[in-house]
Amino acid sequence: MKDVITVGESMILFTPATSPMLRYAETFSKDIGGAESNVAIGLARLGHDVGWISRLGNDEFGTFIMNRIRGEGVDVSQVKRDDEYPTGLYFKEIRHARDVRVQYYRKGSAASQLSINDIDETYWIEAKYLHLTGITPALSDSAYETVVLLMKQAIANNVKIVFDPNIRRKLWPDIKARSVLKELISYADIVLPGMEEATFLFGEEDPEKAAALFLEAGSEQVIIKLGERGAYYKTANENGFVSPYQVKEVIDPVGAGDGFAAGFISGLLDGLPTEQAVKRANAVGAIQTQIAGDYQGLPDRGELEQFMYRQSNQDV
Ligand code: KDG
Repeated sequence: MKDVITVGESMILFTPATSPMLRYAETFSKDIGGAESNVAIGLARLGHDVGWISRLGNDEFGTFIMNRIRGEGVDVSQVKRDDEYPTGLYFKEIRHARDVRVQYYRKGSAASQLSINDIDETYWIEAKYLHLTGITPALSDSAYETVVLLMKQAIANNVKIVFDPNIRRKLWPDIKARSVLKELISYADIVLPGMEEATFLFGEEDPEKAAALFLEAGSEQVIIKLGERGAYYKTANENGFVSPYQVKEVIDPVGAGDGFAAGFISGLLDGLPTEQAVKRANAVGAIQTQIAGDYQGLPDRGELEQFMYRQSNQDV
């Protein structure tokens, strides 16, 4: 029985090695990116049993992604290879830690062909958690239908759904994003939005008021990521702010939200109370920002414990 199943697209990530601006860059480093596989890698590094479901092109890039994610200890046995559609690509310009721009080449990718035929319920239905993001339904109608099917299967089988809205405005129009994401939030048990995403969805800038709106929309629990202010969690019975971990400098903010999700789910799997699980989420998110790359900074147990210990002793 798997602890967690994640489903979504992973792409080849090219990062300029010289000038951060794509128009001037002459050489690039090649790695991978993908919110759901980042979470899967984060959980695997923390010792949990995770599977990642997706589609990749039957091409060299697809093989590279498959090997990389498998090498991180994630089960990729359900990943389908596509002879017709290629692996998606993505470029990341880090102009400054607060100005990161992405350029996608993922339209018509293998993962955009994800459909309900790719899901074998018997593989995942005994998992404890299903992790999904708002990126997948933006990829295509069939990917959206797959997300809805997964959520319905999870509800029918008491698998807890963790949903990160991960709003990617380059992928779909705002109006559609808002209505689809609200529908998916109504199926989810736990929702992990950033404050800006909460405002985008509900027009509310105050975390406490916004959190109440997520519960009204149908989720059981919401944790709003507040960046340098930490996080705010709310269920019907409990709520509170959890202070952030300090880092001297953010090297690359991409993947911090995925680290947060991995840390939170890991805390739940270890039976931590909500506040402690959010603390772990804050720590994993903070650590991820310390290394360039979408998942590279995600810590193993030893690093996580050391970071949390040092911070609680004010030794940043
Ligand atoms: O959450 C980090 C992701 O943004 C990144 O790894 C790539 O999945 C990705 C996306 O769609 O931007």
